[in-house]
Amino acid sequence: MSKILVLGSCGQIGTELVLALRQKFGNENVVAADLRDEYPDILNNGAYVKLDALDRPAVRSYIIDEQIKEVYLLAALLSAKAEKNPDFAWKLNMEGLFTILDLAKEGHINKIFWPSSIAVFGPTTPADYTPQHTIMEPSTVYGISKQAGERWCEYYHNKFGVDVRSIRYPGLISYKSLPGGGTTDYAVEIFYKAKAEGKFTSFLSAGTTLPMMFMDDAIRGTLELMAAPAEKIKIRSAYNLAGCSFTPAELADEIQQYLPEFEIDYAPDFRQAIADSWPNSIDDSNAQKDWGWKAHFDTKALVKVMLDNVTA
Ligand code: NAD
Ligand code: AKB
Repeated sequence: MSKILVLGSCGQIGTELVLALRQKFGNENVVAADLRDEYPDILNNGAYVKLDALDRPAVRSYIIDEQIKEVYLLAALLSAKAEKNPDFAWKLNMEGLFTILDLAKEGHINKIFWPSSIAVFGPTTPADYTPQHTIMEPSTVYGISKQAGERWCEYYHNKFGVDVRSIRYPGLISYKSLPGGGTTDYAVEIFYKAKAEGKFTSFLSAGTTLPMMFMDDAIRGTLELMAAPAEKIKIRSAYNLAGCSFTPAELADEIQQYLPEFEIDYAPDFRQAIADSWPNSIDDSNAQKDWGWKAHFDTKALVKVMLDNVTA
């Protein structure tokens, strides 16, 4: 079994992805890496290494010396944080990717997963049932970095045969680790506030529809994409993937089915403009056709599992 590295492993996706990869491939074969000194307790079933995705020589030596053959590169600044720090967001979101793509080009790595986002779409993109191939004029630094990343992934595949695979994740909803500074984070915070305080102030307006997905679906989709035979992966930029879509008001209604006293109000901030530039829903028929993708969690199922697991 060749070794797998998850770089950016202590965040919302990484924590659950490391656990899922260890369950599938064995604890000893999956190394969690992150910038942080401390890692979450739930990752203590396997190796952890402190590694800065921007330290190209360190990342290269680790991957070559340890004979890592598969890399999941998750280190990035998400949409809201990136708007506050555009220069650094561009640097982090692009330079780490080149380090990994180059290692694959040189033959050190066999396979890469690098996540894209619905942020690659922009205000001129058709917002409903957004197609795989469509107008893409992102208006956020995060979206621009993800779109550029997609182009580079496809380029390295076409020019150098690099086996890189990617998904345009929607907003991810989870209870094992907290989100890290995105526009869709409200849809996780709402559950904690509902349980703890019985009320929540949304930073997006009542009617803002966004594509979302429960984390179990996202992790399963990622493992399925990575396990698919290379010839089935027809898209080397990133696949559209859909879970469900809802507004803050619809999410609150669903929570009120379980917590009738729950109250929501609205105080949109700078994240509203980001959300307004993103799609309402996603057409993922290419992922369905190419490698058999199918979401399992709709809004109702997601709300139930979140309320069952989030503690005040
Ligand atoms: P997160 O912010 O929760 O986690 C990112 C992790 O990367 C953190 O643990 C952080 O410490 C680490 N990190 C930051 N800089 C680093 C560096 N220089 N070196 C090593 N580690 C570093 O993010 P996430 O939600 O887990 O997202 C992971 C990836 O998935 C990102 O590329 C993000 O753009 C993408 N994505 C996430 C979502 C979502 O809803 N969570 C949706 C679409 C795409
Ligand atoms: C964000 O809101 O920035 C992320 C994403 C959809 O990429 N959750």
